[in-house]
Amino acid sequence: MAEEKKGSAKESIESKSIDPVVVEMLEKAQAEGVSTIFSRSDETKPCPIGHDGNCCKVCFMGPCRLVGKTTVGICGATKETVAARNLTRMSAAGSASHSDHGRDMAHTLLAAATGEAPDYGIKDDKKLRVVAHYLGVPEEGRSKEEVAIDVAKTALSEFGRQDGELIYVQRAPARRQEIWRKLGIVPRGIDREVVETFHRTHMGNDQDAEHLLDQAMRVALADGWGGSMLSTDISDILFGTPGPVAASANFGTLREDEVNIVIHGHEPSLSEIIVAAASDPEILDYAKSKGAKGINLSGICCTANEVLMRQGVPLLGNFLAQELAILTGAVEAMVVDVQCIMQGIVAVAEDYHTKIISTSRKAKIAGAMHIEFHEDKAMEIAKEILRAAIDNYPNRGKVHIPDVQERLIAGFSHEYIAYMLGGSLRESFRPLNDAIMAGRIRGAAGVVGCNNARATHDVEHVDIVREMIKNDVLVVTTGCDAIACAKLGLLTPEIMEHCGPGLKEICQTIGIPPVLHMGSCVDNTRILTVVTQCATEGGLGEDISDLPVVGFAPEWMSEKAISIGIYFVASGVTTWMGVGSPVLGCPEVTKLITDGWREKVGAALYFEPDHKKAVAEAIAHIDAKRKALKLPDYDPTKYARSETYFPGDFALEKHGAYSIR
Ligand code: MSK
Repeated sequence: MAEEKKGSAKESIESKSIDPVVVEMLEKAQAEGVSTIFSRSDETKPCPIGHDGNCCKVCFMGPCRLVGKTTVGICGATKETVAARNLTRMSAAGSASHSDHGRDMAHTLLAAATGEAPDYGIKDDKKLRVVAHYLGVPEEGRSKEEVAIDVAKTALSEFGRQDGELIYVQRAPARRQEIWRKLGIVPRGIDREVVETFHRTHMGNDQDAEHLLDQAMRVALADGWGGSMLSTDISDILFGTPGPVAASANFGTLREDEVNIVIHGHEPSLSEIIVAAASDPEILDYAKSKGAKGINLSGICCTANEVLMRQGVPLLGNFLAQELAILTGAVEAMVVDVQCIMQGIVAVAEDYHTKIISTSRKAKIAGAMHIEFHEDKAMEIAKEILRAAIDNYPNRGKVHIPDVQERLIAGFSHEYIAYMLGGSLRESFRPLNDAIMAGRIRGAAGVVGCNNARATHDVEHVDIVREMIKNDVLVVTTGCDAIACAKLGLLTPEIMEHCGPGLKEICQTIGIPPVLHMGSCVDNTRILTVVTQCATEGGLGEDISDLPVVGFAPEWMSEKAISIGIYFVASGVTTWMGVGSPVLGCPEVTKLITDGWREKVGAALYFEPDHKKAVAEAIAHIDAKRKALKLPDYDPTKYARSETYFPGDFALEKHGAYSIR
């Protein structure tokens, strides 16, 4: 009986993740009685009323729970109003987070250019001048510092703009801009849309569900074509536009004989300086003086993607791995800035020696050591952080580092994709469009977003990506999906063997992998740029919504993911979000964001917990778009068959099957 119980506990842990490292660390957590997000998600069930969008808590007469015979709140608010208002607020919170990140990057650029932040420079002059052109900043005959000051000031003014249109809206296809103007959803200023959304959704304001949802699109567009796009551009100017980089992923990248420092969060302004400071001879000597052989950096969440793309720093794990990294006993410090940082890491760290070091003036965590980061003293503060981590090395106890890591190639900015397709003299998306038109590539999918403890960790990310490439659909990935792909071997050239024959042929000819890592959450705007260039290149219609492309956020959890999903849709990309629907309790709102948005913006937002169904619908959508464009029917038999093509039902492979070490 006891054996049976043990067996079922083991099975229950194995069902939590497809990543063998996560399973191994969860077994350790269970043996040591450590609470993690995985165990807490078993203990705490979501409130079914709020989960389905039927709870209104925008005033203190509630919360009103609209269930059973109660169909309106005490103020009379209907289910439609409440569900639409909740979703619109999520969109605004996500847009605010991404955009505030973008604002910080603009401030850093300004301080770098004026000399107030001497540890930063302008690494990509070419990109600076391209961005200057987009923003209408004169650049000819001017120094990069002069241009950068005006670029930063113009970017900052986009946040406070009161009317007119965000400048970057002009980067969208002309047809798309017309749709937005006709609907009155062109974002004016970034901050204005966020503030207005919270005003509109305050008690007693906007109460028409469709009208509210228009604002959900407008505030999300302020993120995608505003705050996030500026963030990506300015990060490239400051730290370099990414190009392909080889690295590795998973806990096997931790070092037993070095000081392990995990950088976690989102903004590259801190992590880039930490990478630079970690190679300073003075800091390395200090580490050696404490008995360590060196300093080993690795990343979690989107900070990881940022420093991977530009510096080749290994990916330690995605969102759900943050507590588990501490359980290795090998992490001297986890340095965090903003977004996706679970408060639970502090409690886990109490049982081990890891120091949690918070750094942002916007994100203090009770129980963590706080070393506030300021760009004007960036290197000095980065060294202080590193010294604190090094001082902790002698406090290490027993370590347990799973011997699993995977190779990967990342760093596919849209600039690099254009260069790769057309060569340095003819950077172009023409070859990609031609391959789609000929049917070698059936279409493209952006697979992005978080982990969610309510879903089996990484399974849906990996299954969807595998199924897409198997069906000749090129995949671009960002965020925690990209990290899942990295850990589970989908970012290697060898994965080409699992592609459909047409995609395989194109990847072999051009020399690209079929799954392209494009960066962090804010870098989803690189995907907007790619689809815009495909739409305007010719042969695939005139607008993003004409293209045979789809979006997925299979394991989404954050409000930022809602904003991304909505700006994808408002830009014309039909998108499937997994796990469950935050508006499930209101079929009218579900209809508005599917059929209603398809009519308005040519794309729909689906919340579909069954990822196999989502895949089937997405492929049917791609084929329907091909048909509408009068492209030849997709026919894989026209191209050389790869051995693994359609190997049968894409049943879940046993975890560990992907590890190469
Ligand atoms: S980190 S927003 S869990 S992708 Fe950008 Fe991952 Fe989602 Fe955070």
